[in-house]
Parts: sequence; structure tokens; C-alpha cells
Amino acid sequence: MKVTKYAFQQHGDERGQLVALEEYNDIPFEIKRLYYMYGTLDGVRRGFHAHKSLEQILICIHGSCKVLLDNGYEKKTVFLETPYEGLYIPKNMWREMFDFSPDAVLLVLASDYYKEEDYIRSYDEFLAFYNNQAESGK
Ligand code: T46
Repeated sequence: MKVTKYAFQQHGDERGQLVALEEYNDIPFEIKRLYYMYGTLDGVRRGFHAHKSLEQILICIHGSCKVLLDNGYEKKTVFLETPYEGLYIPKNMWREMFDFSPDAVLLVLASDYYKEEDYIRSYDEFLAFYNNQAESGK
């Protein structure tokens, strides 16, 4: 499984750091929504779903967390710990976020508005959807 992590350009000077993200230049899609999670309690695991068409970039802008990616065939765990790195999550990818540090702020840039119908929340349904997509070459 290919995991795509972007290393964003840091504009550092004697005052500190700044990262600027532009759609299509730094982010490979139109950014229609952003959201962030913080105050995640110890031991919490979130996610447990895939998306039929949504693409996202996850940036842990403070603290750290881990993300399990599962394409239905292979699993990989990615550690996010810097505000200048973004993890790309394509469509058809099961994800779980865990091991949040108490100070973690996880920012997510999304290619579409919030649509409940885009979620696949059952793992069995995800595997069936994945196999179906693979067979039809999508
Ligand atoms: C994803 C991972 C990385 C909204 O009302 N609007 C939104 O844009 C989002 C993302 C959530 N919500 C509501 C829906 C739920 O009542 O916020 C509540 C928590 O959302 P959810 O349980 O879906 O959160 P996670 O952490 O399981 O998943 C989220 C995203 O939903 C998902 O797309 O890929 O983060």
C-alpha cells in the first residue's frame, strides 16, 4: 500500500514558523471543508469508517496521534507528529485514529461537504465495496 505524506513548505524566520496551504498547489483537491478534533480522551479510538468518494489530508498541528489505514488488503499505521506534514487519505480507505496525545489537535482538510451517505461504517460493507470497486477497475 502506498502511503502519501506531504511535507509542506515551512516559511521560517526569526519570529517562528508559518505553513500556507493552497488548493491544487499544496493540496491535491478543492478544499470544501475543514474540521479539527482536540481534547481527545486517553485511550479513545475514532474513525472506523471509509468514504466512497471523499479525499482528505490529516495534519496533526499540535501534539501527536496515529492513523491506521486499511485498503481492504493491507494495513499501515502512520504516526503524525509535526504541523508541517499531511497524510493523504484517498477514497475507499478504512481509517482509525488513536494514541492521541493529550494536547493533540488533528486538522482535516476535506474535498467535499459533510455527507453521511458517503460513509461506509460497517467493515464488512467496506470489504464488499472495495472488492466491487477492484473488480470494476475503479
Ligand atoms: C474522517 C475522520 C478522519 C459534522 O457535523 N460535520 C463534519 O464535517 C464532521 C467531520 C463531523 N460532524 C459530526 C458528526 C458526528 O456527530 O461530528 C460528530 C463526530 O463525527 P465522527 O464521529 O464522524 O468523527 P470521526 O472522528 O469518527 O471521523 C471524522 C470524520 O467524520 C471522517 O470523515 O475521515 O474524522
